[in-house]
Amino acid sequence: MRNCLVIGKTNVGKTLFVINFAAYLGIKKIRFTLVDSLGRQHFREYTPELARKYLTGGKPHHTRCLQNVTIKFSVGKGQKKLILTDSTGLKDGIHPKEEIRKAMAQTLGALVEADLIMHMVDISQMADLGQENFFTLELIDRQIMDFGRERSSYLLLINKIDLLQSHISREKIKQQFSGIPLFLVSSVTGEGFPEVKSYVWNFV
Ligand SMILES: Nc1nc2c(ncn2[C@@H]2O[C@H](COP(=O)(O)OP(=O)(O)O)[C@@H](O)[C@H]2O)c(=O)[nH]1
Ligand SMILES: [Mg+2]
Repeated sequence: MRNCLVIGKTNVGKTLFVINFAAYLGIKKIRFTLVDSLGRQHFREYTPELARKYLTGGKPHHTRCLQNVTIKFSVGKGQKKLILTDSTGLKDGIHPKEEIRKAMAQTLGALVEADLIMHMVDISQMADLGQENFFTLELIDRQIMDFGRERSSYLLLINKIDLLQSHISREKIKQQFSGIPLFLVSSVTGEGFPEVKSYVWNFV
């Protein structure tokens, strides 16, 4: 079974994406396997509503371990299975808390192991309107992208597209990242989910 890892900086919307994408693929009860940095496993089951309530939020580092959910999904008469893994957000520099440093190291381990890297960034943190190429990536994102693109199994999820200012065209964003498999998504509204589903379907 293929493992699809959702990775990126903290607060970009990874956990909300995993929950709402799982719900979009038809999961009514989301059974997470939580794997801590010592490799211990715990199980938690939530409805999508409760998962949103307890597992997502505006405070950084809400997620402090790997959270896997196994998903069976169908297209037409076919059915496929994948493991979707949510991870602790990464940040440039060294975090003062040991627990978070360990959790980030665990995310990096998962990055090396993943079959498909789903790299999520937040459009509202990227726009720098003074620049010609105005969607800028921080160092940590450039490093994830460079690592991911050396492997064939990488895609960029540009999230929070619902917050895009109306005068900025989606085409302009796509042009800037041309050559990179890229999806404009909203973990809140579900925009882009059908396209991500098709990609993942072909991958797994
Ligand atoms: N407007 C908007 N808010 C979002 C979106 N995705 C996530 N959020 C919000 O961003 C915050 C962080 O989300 P979370 O999934 O916990 O981020 P994580 O740290 O990457 O797992 C929460 O307040 C979410 O409601 C999105 O697509 N659009
Ligand atoms: Mg999270």
